Amino acid sequence: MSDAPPLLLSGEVRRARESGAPIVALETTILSHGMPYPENLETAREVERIVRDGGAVPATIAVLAGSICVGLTDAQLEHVAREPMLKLGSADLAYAIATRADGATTVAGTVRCAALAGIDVFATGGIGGVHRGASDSMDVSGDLDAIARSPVAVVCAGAKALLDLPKTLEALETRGVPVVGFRTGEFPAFWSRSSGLRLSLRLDTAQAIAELLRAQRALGSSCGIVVANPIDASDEIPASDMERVIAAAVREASSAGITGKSLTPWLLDRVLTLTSGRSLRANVALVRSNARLAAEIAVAGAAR
Ligand code: PSU
Ligand code: MN
Repeated sequence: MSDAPPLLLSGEVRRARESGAPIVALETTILSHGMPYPENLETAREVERIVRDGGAVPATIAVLAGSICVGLTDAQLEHVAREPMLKLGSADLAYAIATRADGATTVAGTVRCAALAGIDVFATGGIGGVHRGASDSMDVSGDLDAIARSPVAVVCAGAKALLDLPKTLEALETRGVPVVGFRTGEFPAFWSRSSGLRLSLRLDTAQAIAELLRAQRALGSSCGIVVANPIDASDEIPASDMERVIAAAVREASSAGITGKSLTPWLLDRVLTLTSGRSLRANVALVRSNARLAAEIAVAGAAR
């Protein structure tokens, strides 16, 4: 026996699906676990506005009372931004549904839900990846496997520089996930434009990325693609500044014994404090930029 997934599309998202209009999926863990209130709510609203201004329909995704909600009302957005709730990766979705819980979806949770809803473009901040020290802790974000199994273009500013970026790229390659630099031949480092890591794939227009997504599908592949869009130069924090902060935060997390699901939110919060809020401003700016590009890709994909 197989039940249909408890998908609840908003009226706007449903109509867009029916007419083939462009849609951009958005995640909620970044709001619920990645940014403080009220900046998280302001960012969520602004990102939705950017997607609309770009000519696409925003589909912010969360699990509410056990239903996968695709497209949230403003009241639902506020609920997610204010109330503590579960952090839902791939491993947690069924649990949240079965227990009728509320939860914010990570990149992993969101790409799975977007794929169920037939949405193939998704904007976020940075994907999870292989954590520093992973050779001991084995902490590798479920984002990587989920992207490899969901036919969705993930528009991000690379992976959080808190991670081991060379190993993250290797892990994506192993899983067969194309990582394409948008107007860059380098893997961006989230708060910084530069990581020193070369990418072999580069595309310079949203149209070209829409074509890549189409070609990936034509291969019969259900694997996603990572679109690495560097933060704007005017918003970036130079990698040399970030590296000291990150090293300190990672050291502190290790002595405080922080592991598992709470590690990424803990590190983000620590980096925010250590940079006196500068990291949050950069984080908001790069999410905005990713939303803009994702809308362009969705529009280009829908135009065909
Ligand atoms: N990027 C951010 N803030 C975040 C995250 C990414 O700027 O909060 C979240 C994303 O939802 C990502 C998750 O999927 O962190 C990864 O968590 P983990 O390392 O536990 O898999
Ligand atoms: Mn983890």
